[in-house]
This record gives sequence, structure tokens and C-alpha cells, in this order.
Amino acid sequence: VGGRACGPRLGSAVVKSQPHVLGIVLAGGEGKRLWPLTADRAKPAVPFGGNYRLIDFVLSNLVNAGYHRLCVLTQYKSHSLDRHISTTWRLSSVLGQYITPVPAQQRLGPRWYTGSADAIFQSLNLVYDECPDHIVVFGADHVYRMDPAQMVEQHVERGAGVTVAGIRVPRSQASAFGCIDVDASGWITRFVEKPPDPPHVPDDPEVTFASMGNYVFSTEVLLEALRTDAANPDSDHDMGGDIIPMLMECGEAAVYDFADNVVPGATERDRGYWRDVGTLDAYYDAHMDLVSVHPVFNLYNRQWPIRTASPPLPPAKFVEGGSAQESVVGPGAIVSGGTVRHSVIGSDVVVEAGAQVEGAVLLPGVRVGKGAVVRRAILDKNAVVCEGAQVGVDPEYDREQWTVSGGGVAVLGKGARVE
Ligand code: ADQ
Repeated sequence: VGGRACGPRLGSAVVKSQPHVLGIVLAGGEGKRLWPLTADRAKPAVPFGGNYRLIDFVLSNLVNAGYHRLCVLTQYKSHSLDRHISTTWRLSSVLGQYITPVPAQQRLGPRWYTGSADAIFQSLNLVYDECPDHIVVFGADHVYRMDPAQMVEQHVERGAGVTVAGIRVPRSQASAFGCIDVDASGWITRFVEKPPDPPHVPDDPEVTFASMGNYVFSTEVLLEALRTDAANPDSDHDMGGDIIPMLMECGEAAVYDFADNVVPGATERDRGYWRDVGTLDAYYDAHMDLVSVHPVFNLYNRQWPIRTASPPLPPAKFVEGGSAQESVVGPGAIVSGGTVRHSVIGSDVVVEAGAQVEGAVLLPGVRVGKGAVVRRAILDKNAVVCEGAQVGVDPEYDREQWTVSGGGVAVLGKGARVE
């Protein structure tokens, strides 16, 4: 790492007229606010929507756009994430394609990454090896569909050093995000990372223009910015906190309005859908967005598929009067005489006779016993609710036993057992 120049690219299968793009996915986040779902796994490896993991959304977006050279920077509890990427996301090395998890390599000494910019700085050998024209740096924690090639196209046309994807969010939620002011030509005039009192857009006091944590860089601009940042002892080495404000000061930063992104097959309802599922309530709410008759987020858009690998399980089965309404049910699940409403049921889940599951997110392998009740709850993998037991019925009891989110959702960790 340091000032090495890019060498010639050998064996490249890149079409000459297209800009050569390397994708870097930041997947090292700890996800403390998703505890206990992150007790054993990195946030991007948290299961979502019955049979996906969060990282499947960003990787699907990049792969669907034709970006097939992708490095996923991991760090925290990365085992299940590494395994998921290696087994699910193999591309053809013969065609020069790869999606590779890159663990913290400690190239600059025996230390972990200090921030997301340090993660890239310590992995610059990947950039030197690939010699891209542009580098797409995307987060791994969001549920959305986006065609990143449209953002790259705008970045190239405008001649920006960095382009930041921006979205309008309610101002009440904006202190969790980088907040952006732009001029009439789309150049960023102010970027404040997670301000306690977020600014608002000129035409609406309740709305803030926020960074989605997705960036396109011209390679030389990113290299220069990372080297400058690394030499600054006062920096936190964070992409949103340090690198983007630095490039904004230099007049290099432009915005890409997510509202302009058009993904094939998007419906009126789910066009522009983007959720940061960084908290238990946001994670729960994003699941509920999947289950209504006309879902707010449509998993069934075949023109822009969300890709994953599913285990070899038989189809879901409903017997003995078992039913599920306004729900998605994963393969291998058996609803035997129980009732499921408004819920996301992962693969291999069993709901037994007389059980009631309502407004719940059951991750793969959960068992709900006879006559048990589960309401407004998230149950991590292999949790067991024994015969007649209840979750989400008595808030006081739940608070004593489990994690309960600010919005009142009971959350049980992996393998929990409710007697
Ligand atoms: P946050 O998500 O809070 O805000 P951060 O915690 O740095 O910022 O996470 C960004 C991405 O980097 C995530 O995908 C995370 O998994 C990953 N990451 C974090 N630390 C890492 C490390 N040490 N190594 C590898 N990967 C790491 C960011 C921006 C905001 C923006 C929001 C949008 O900083 O400006 O508004 O994303 O959600």
C-alpha cells in the first residue's frame, strides 16, 4: 500500500468502450443496534426476507448492472458472511469475473480497520491489481433495487471526482445519515455527517436530502483522498465523516439523485424504495413492507432479480387446516394446523396445530409448538417456542426475558427457547 502505480491489466475481459469499474462493498460494519441478530454474524450477513441475507441486495444490484469484479471488505464476525459469499456468489474466473470476500489483511501493521476509509486504504493492493477507471464503493446494509450503471454514467458525464447517491428522507430520521446540500447543477455545497439537527431541502422543512452511503469515485481521486486522509492524525478515517467532506471542500463532489434511477420492472409502489435496516425496528418494518397484497417492496420483479442461493428444500406445505395470509413462506416450511398472518416465515420453519403467528419475522429453522402464540416479534434461527408458550403477548414479561425494540418488537436470539 502507498504510492504504487497501476501496472498493465492481464487477462482482462472488459469491453474497451465501457469504463472499467471495480466494485468495493463495505461489509465490515458491526451492527450493534441489530443485536441480538448480530451476536454471531456481521450485519451484512443478517438474514432478510425469508431466504436472503442483507448483502444479497447490494451484490444483486452490482451484478445485475454487469459489474463482475467485486471485492467485499469484511472484518467483524465475518465467518458466516465469508461462507455465504464464497458459496452463493461464485463467478467465472475464466471470464475474469470475481466476487471475493477480503478479510482485514493488516498490511499496515497489526491493527484492525479504524473506519470504512481505512478499510479501503489497507486494501489498496486490490485497486493496484485491477487498475479500474472508476471505483464503485457501496455499503452492504440496505434493502433496495438500484442500477448503479446509471450512477456511473452520470459520474462520467459530469466529470466529478466523487458522486454520492442521495435520497430524500424524513428529516426526523436524518440524523442517522450524511446530509447533503446541492447547487442547481448537482454539485455538493455542504455535507454534514449525522448532524443532531439535520438541515432540510429548500422546498420542504420536513425532508432532508441524505447520503445512501453509495459512492462512485474516479480512481485517482480516491487514491489521493485516501492517502491524504491516512496522513491526517485527526481523522476518523471514515468515508462519510472524512473523505466525502474533504472532496466536497475541493469542489470534486457531486450528487446522484436516487429518484432518477429506473430499474427494469419496478412498480409505481416500489420505485425509489430504499431502507437502511440498521435498527431492529427498521429491520422489522422492512419485513412488513414485503407482505401486503401489493407489497411496498416487490421481491417478485424478475427483471431485476435479488439473487441468493437457497438450500435444497422441498416446497412449503400447509396441512391439517394450517394457513398463511398476507405472508411470505420459505421453502421447507410446514404449517400444520397453525395460523400465520402478516408474517415472514423463513425456510424450514414449523408452525404446529393451534399456534398463532401474527406480525412476526421467523428466521430459518424456527419451531412454534402447539397452541403457542407469537406476535410482533423477530425470532432468530432455530429458536423454539414450546407448546402453549407466548412471545409478544405480555410486554412486561418480554422485557424481562428478551430484547425488546423501541417500537415494542420482541427479539429472540439464535436458538432461544421459550418454555
Ligand atoms: P453508516 O452506515 O453509519 O453511515 P458506517 O458504519 O461507516 O456508516 O457503515 C458504512 C458501510 O461500511 C456499512 O456497509 C458497513 O458495514 C461498512 N463498514 C463500516 N466500518 C467498516 C470497516 N471498518 N470495514 C469495512 N466495512 C465497514 C454511512 C454513511 C452515511 C450514510 C449512511 C447511509 O457514512 O453518510 O448516510 O451510510 O446508510
